[in-house]
Amino acid sequence: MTITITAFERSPDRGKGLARDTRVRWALEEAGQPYEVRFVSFAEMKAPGHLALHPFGQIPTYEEGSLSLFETGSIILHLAEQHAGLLPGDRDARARAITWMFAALNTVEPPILELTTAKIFEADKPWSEERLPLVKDRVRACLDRLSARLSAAEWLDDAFSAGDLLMVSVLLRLRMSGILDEYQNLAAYVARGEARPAYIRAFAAQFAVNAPSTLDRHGANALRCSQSQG
Ligand code: GTB
Repeated sequence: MTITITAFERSPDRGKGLARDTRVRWALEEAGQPYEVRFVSFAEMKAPGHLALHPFGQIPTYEEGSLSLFETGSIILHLAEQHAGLLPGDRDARARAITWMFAALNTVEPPILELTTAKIFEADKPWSEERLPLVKDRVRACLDRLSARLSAAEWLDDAFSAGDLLMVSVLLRLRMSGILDEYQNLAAYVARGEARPAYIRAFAAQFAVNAPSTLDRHGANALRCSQSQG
């Protein structure tokens, strides 16, 4: 059955792979599943057709026959349950890998999103300069723990899993801030994720659509970035 996901018609990150369709593309590549992409504009995302698939008017969505899903965590868990390569077979190891998926999305990503919000949307506020160090320290408090747990291991729980896929995807968003490089083992962990052939294919696929040269060909006015970066 054909799998179709949605992605930004023009990603505001110009192909850096930070929009959440990259995580889903990566999971699909790890699972060896071909997929199609339907590109949506910001107007289309808020129109009834897309809202029927995604109640919050966002990307990515996932369609497979009569099934339609939203939320990257749910989409990746669905893929991991249907195909080999993303979750271990052993019951306990599988439950631990799923726990890391939740940890990535519920514990590690929120302070990182807060940092993005502080830097992009609050930079002009009079209190921004005072608040930013507090937000950064909340990210560091979380990474201190994650770094200690990962220690010198290759992946979070023995073999690579969907837990690592989501954790690497979440940590990637920190690169520009410089905070990731404060943690040698986490920076190396992210680099290991990015070096996986499945990630390279996923990144290349979104880059082909969103790279500045591609945008130039289509007219670069789509780069206006007033929308949510969440
Ligand atoms: N919890 C949902 C999930 O995990 O699927 C969140 C989905 C979400 O935030 N989608 C964003 C979206 O559709 C795109 S990924 N935003 C448009 C809107 O809300 O109107 C977030 C994102 C966007 C842009 C960048 N960037 O340019 O760097 C990075 C990440």
